[in-house]
Amino acid sequence: MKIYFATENLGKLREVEAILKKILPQCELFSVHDLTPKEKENYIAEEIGVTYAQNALIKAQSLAHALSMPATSFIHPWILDDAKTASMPATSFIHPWILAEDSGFEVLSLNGEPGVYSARFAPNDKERIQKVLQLLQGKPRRARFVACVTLLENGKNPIYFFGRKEGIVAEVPRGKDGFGYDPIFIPEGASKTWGEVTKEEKNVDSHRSRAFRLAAEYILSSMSQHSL
Ligand code: ITT
Repeated sequence: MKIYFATENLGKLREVEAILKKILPQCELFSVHDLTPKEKENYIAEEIGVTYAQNALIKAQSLAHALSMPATSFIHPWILDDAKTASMPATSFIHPWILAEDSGFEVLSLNGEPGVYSARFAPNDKERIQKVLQLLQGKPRRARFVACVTLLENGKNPIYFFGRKEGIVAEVPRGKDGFGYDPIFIPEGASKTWGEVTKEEKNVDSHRSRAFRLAAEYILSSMSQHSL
């Protein structure tokens, strides 16, 4: 089963691959990095939405477009051949799934900033972290990560899955693992930042793993219904 993940962020891609493989071990995961140069030209995921859901849908639909899967006209060849569909396992004629995710880091005392603008809060991870720490001086440090995953089947009918993880902002960045704001996020009940733990430890219960597990379970149950 093919799953396309509309991301250019290699940190996310690695995390999501590990999460999906646990629930869907047979899946083959492709990302924007696997597109041909021509397909890549058509992946114009401009994140102009004001919510996570809007941006996730923009990425998913842009990938569907890049893969030439316009929602209304895409017809899979197996569907046209009765003899073949009858003898093919159901999974072979189901269209590829498209997943996209928009996520953000929300600091309570900054009115939820950087939130949906997390990736664009400053030019790079280091400056983004410094900006948060500077704005937070003398303020309460409660924060959370939010992930919104959109799933398209056959390039249409978006379904959304959310995951959240609460925690606090560390006084200084710690650790070299992870990406983005990981070095300043200490999840509730923990003492280490996400920059100090492995991807596997983070994946046990992150905003992203919560949302992607829901999406993977949905795909799994949908596949088993198709094969009934
Ligand atoms: P794609 O759009 O290509 O998936 P992106 O990095 O632009 O990659 P988003 O638009 O969803 O992704 O931006 C989310 C930003 O929020 C991300 O770049 C990080 O700065 C931050 N972020 C989200 N999840 C995070 C996590 O698990 N750890 C650290 N930072 C995270």
